[in-house]
Amino acid sequence: MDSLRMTLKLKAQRIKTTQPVAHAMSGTAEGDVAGQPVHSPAVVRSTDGTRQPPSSHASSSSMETPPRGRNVVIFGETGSGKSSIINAIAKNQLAKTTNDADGCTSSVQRYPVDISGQSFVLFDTAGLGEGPAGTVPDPEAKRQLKNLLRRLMSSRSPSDGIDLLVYCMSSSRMPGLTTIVQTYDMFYSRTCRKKVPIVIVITGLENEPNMESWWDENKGRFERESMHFTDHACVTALQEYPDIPDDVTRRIAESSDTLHNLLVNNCSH
Ligand SMILES: Nc1nc2c(ncn2[C@@H]2O[C@H](COP(=O)(O)OP(=O)(O)OP(=O)(O)O)[C@@H](O)[C@H]2O)c(=O)[nH]1
Ligand SMILES: [Mg+2]
Repeated sequence: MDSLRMTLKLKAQRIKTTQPVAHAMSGTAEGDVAGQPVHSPAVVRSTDGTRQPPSSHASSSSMETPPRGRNVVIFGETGSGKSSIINAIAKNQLAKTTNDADGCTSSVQRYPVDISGQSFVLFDTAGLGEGPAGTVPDPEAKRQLKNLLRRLMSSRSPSDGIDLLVYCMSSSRMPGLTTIVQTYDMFYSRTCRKKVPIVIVITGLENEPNMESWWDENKGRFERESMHFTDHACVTALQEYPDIPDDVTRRIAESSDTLHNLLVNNCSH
């Protein structure tokens, strides 16, 4: 009886001493990421490993890192800046972009990236809304996107699942509201059955003194149509070019940080 009491006491002590330690580690790592100042250089490393996170991050995050990268599916109209926001997140030209009238990304592309020691897999997709003569006509782009979402949702593979949907729109080439509602319903409400978080990214805001004001002025249009987003990011995904004005350079850096925070704060897992 005494030995049983002793065993129980030891077990209770083990629970008391291990649980708070695990929580403390998790809290510290999450706080570091979420609390980054807007211009702090978030550590991003593409799979080629060109940039390494600092060793202090690496040791705490190695205990934090989930068993697989978080899957982020980026979708939206052709030319809305989907591939460009992947490059802005990676701070590297991973995805091909173009300013041609015809679409650029013709099939699903997968880009593993690390943000502050956390692994993400970004899925770039063919743009929606192209005509029959486009690179990927609209019905084919929709078919590809549905197949990707269904495959990720239904697979039992530990590397699958969807952690975040990102609906990308260009502020200068916004589709009509009816098209936006149809796209939201088709992929988020029906294909994903609203089971995953969805966020909206608005690109093309490099000339706005306050990029965030776009959302303040336009969010009512989405709410009136019962489109709900877990979060939003108002950004520029413009690539730097020679003689770029300082304020645009600043907004590009700010956008990269905004996008990092959007992913880190909103992925389910
Ligand atoms: N000015 C400005 N141009 C942008 C921005 N984001 C993207 N672009 C430009 O818009 C064009 C299309 O960008 P992409 O990233 O290729 O667009 P996409 O959505 O991937 O297009 P598809 O692959 O055809 O679906 C390119 O010329 C980009 O440089 C932005 O924030 N501001
Ligand atoms: Mg693209």
